[in-house]
Amino acid sequence: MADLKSMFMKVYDTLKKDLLEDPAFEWSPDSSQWVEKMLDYTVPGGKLNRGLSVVDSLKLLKEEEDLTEDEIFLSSTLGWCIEWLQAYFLVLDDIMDASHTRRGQPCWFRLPKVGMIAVNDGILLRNHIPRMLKKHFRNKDYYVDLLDLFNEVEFQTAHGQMIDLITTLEGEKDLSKYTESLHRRIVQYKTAYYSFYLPVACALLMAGEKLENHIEVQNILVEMGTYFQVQDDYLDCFGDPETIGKIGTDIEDFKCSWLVVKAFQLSNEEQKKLLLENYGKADPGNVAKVKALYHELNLQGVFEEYESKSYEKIITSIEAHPSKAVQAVLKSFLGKIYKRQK
Ligand code: DMA
Ligand code: MG
Ligand code: MG
Ligand code: MG
Repeated sequence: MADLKSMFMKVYDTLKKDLLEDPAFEWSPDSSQWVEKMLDYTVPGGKLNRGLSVVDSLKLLKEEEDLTEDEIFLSSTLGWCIEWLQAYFLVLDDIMDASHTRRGQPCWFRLPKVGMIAVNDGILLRNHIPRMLKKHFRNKDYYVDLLDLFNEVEFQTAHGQMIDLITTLEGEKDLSKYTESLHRRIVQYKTAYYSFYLPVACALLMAGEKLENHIEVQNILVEMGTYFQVQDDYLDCFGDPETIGKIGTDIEDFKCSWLVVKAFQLSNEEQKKLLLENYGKADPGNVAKVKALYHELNLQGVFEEYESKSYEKIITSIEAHPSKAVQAVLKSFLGKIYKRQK
């Protein structure tokens, strides 16, 4: 594992070097320094679960056969394309969510020299992806499918972000609009496709599969991604900021979080009133009242119950899949996130 990670980091250095020498731009020392610093700050500092999963998944799909050097490099490159996509979404997400920290350091846009230049940096990150794909995959017969996959998933994610953001306008008027089905719709689009379906879909394409034959795999991964985002919502309030590397802002931002959906379901009239009066306010006093209500309603217990039910359900659907290799891919992914603290 340590080995895999250091190999993966070497691929990052190679990809970065190529991008910084892209002949389509006349580089100056200032511009290459800016992009290099921006990449090092925003791309490699996460858990790398999504990126490494492409390599892991390809290994499991090829069963007995060892991956060739070339397959390791190419699957790592696709893994990094996903990490780049994630960096692009997170740089912009932190601006829109008014967040303070990410991966244990200030959000990129919070650096005094960066500020709103971060918007264009997000656009650069996004532009790097097709350049990496072109350099390393244009001769592959799955190149068009790969481009199409990244385009589709980016489209889904951006629309998920859109509903995550515009939903708060409705919620502020009427908290009862925050239903479980609305929450599900948001998290499916903003998180599940890019975080879960995309890595496995990349591995399937490399293994010579056609994605239209794997709709059930997609359904299971969307279910897993939904569970993952419920964990994210839970950790936003109950996680340790030191461990998760970010300070929660969902209460302040009036987000349609799994916690507020559950809280509203379980509240009596008086508790609903308290929620309405305090949710979505920046003042720490208001936030503390919301958190106290979450404790009073035992949302930690409700979450634990959700977590084990959801796990059981996902395992059952995985075990119904006809291919043992696909089962192994899905179980490995689930194992990485079950009961995670970060
Ligand atoms: C983020 O949802 C989704 C994307 C596409 C970045 P979020 O705002 O809950 O994420 P985080 O808690 O990491 O800011
Ligand atoms: Mg956010
Ligand atoms: Mg967000
Ligand atoms: Mg969150």
